[in-house]
Amino acid sequence: MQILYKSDPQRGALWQQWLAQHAPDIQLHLWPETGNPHEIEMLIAWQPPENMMETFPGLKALLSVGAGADQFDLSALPPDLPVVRMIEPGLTQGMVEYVTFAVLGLHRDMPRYLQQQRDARWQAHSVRPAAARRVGVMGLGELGQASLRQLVSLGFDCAGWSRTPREIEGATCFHGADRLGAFLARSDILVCLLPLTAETRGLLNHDLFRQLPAGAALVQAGRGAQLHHNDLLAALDSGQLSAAVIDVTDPEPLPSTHPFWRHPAIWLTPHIASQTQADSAAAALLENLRRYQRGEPMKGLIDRARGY
Ligand code: NDP
Ligand code: OXD
Repeated sequence: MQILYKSDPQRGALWQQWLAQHAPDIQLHLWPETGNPHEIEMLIAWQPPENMMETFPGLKALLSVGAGADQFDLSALPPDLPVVRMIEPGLTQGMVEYVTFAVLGLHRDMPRYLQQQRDARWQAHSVRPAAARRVGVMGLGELGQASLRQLVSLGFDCAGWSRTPREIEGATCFHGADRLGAFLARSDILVCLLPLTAETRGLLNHDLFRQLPAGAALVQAGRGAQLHHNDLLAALDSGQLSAAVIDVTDPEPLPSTHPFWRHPAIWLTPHIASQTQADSAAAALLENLRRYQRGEPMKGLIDRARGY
């Protein structure tokens, strides 16, 4: 089988070597080298090349190198072309670490203590136990579930919110737009791990923030276009929110004059919450290619109607 990779060249070279060793029947071409374009069955990319279907008429699936597929213009792709996102343990573990870091940092008041350090002020505030901190995770997919389980194990009072019903031991699960308000009302720290869809675009806005307990904090590791920047700034200024850890923005990067860079209550990271890990992802990729070869559905298939 001939497949084409178009993304970070270092990871590509590693995958090429790994596949040559573990699956010599699969040949990975590294863009811009494509071999015979008519023989390419799979394209693995963050951004596909222009005229993809004309150039690779035998394409059977488009695979994202990341956990999201919202970077693809799905409406421009043939409706029957399977689109597959990345599910691999290294990416999941990275997100668990980031969410845990952010929730613990907020729980232990670190934005306030960092400001106090800058002001050379030695002042203790009362320490709240994890069991008295209500954490809510929006999105209970691969990343949300794993993150929530970790937070449960740390003793937080946890809840999750998804589109359809989910069950996670130790956490209260809510689903659907009707239950969003009840979920928000018990989220002292709100973590967003939602995919970007028509329904989640702009969801983190004034209307949502006002439904959180006063002084709540936000962790945004979903997608930039879900967050309304001015509404976040207004919520921080009014005290409705106390702090925010933001990993994704729209646009990325933010212009150097953007207030998020210097806001004392915002921790901003450059879309590093998690990344596909070349070694663990190579095995996950091969497993998916084998599924395809056996005629089984690949893991991470995007439901084009739902948008994720
Ligand atoms: P999944 O597709 O596995 O899970 C998505 C979850 O979101 C599901 O639980 C789904 O509900 C829920 N959901 C989707 N739409 C709605 C809605 N309208 N209302 C309520 N819940 C909804 O995705 P992953 O967990 O793998 O990834 C989540 C996102 O994390 C990615 O799409 C990407 O945006 C982001 N990400 C960010 C990274 C970073 O570095 N910042 C790295 C990797 C991913 P249901 O369970 O009912 O289907
Ligand atoms: C991803 C990402 O989707 O990096 O993997 O955000």
